[in-house]
Amino acid sequence: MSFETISVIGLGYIGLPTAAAFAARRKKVIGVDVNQHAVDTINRGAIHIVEPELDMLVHAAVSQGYLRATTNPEAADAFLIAVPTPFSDGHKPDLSYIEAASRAVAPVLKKGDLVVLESTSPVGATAKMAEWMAEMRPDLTFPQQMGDSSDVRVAHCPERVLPGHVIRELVENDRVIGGMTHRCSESARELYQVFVRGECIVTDARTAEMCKLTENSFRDVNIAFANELSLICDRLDINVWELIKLANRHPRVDILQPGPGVGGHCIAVDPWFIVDSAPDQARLIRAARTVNDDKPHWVVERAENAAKRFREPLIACLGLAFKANIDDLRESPAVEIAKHLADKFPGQVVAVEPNIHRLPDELDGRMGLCDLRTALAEADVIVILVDHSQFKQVDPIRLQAKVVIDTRGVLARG
Ligand code: SAJ
Repeated sequence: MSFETISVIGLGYIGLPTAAAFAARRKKVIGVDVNQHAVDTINRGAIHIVEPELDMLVHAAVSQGYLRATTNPEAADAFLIAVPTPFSDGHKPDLSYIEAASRAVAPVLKKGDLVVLESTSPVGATAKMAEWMAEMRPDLTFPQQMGDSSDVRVAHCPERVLPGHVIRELVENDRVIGGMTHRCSESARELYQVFVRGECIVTDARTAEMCKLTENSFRDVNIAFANELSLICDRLDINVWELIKLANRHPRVDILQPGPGVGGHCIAVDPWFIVDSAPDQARLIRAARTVNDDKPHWVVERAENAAKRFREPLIACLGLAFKANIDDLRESPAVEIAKHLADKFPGQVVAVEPNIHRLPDELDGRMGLCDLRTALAEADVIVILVDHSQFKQVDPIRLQAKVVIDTRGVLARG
């Protein structure tokens, strides 16, 4: 089967780069999103998110006529669903975006089409998606009804790209492809081979779903180990950064870095999907989440104690993004910490975030956004929350008279 027209549903951090990657291989791509602003921006050849090199790719794809965005699904040979899968209260996965997307696509499906779920999903979500589509289209057959001879093929192929490096990783990373049947897997493999240079490895849908959750849980558990070590070292008066550097000289030890907590919309979310589906077994995974979620409170406590040494302290939070050198503030522990400090010390907190121009609504009015030089000159307490490259270049002499809480080891690691 050859895929002439490919539709990507959800034009966010994953969907848009994926749409652009197919378009760069001269496939006709129809991007679909419920956000009219995103659709209009893309159709102008511009982008509504920040990701290095993506703007050039989208601009070329749109101007050469390979990529077009719309709010309504249209007929295509393959559909990729890349919509958010947040959790609701109680850390339960919320599949409502997947349900809405699959119900929106169902009316335009035809015999021979392939539907791939890319969104990170709890085990069983791909089968649920196939059920929703089957419910809407009794005239077509789906893999759960007809196996390999179904009219529509359905697979899961989780995205695995690292924000900030999406364009390279999209092409180079291996892909895990889990079809609902063997034929579904083969068809999805053919689709991804259009632009993926990494290996496309075939498995079943449930294993592919679990594989993605496992990858992010692995990282979460390992970051929790580093964060727990940082608390232990603080108690024992040991420099955790030096300790980790030394321990990592062992050929089979590779400890990650402690920080102010775990942010972003993936690692802090996905492990809960495993906990939700196997609560009695997922003890370590749950504990890791708790360790990482508790870390911002520990940082706030330390900053408060430091501030108490001054009569009218000015506190500068260096960095708000969820990790270095990006502008993404989603689920950022730095934002949480800055907010708590601003509530405790109204009018006495400033934030330095070189990658944004205005504070997000939740911080606006609570604190000022200021440049690094002013913060370093005026603040009494400096809380380093993100290891942005600008912060790594600060001369330690400028910090000598201050109380510094370095949650990222920027000073220790150089
Ligand atoms: N962090 C630490 N210490 C570390 C590494 C990370 O505190 O040693 C923190 C970061 O500062 C950040 C959070 O963890 O707050 C997550 O950052 P990250 O760089 O580990 O990961 P993400 O969320 O940007 O992207 C992850 C990636 N998954 C893995 O590396 C296993 C990416 O490949 C996935 O595609 C992405 O999640 C996703 O979309 O699921």
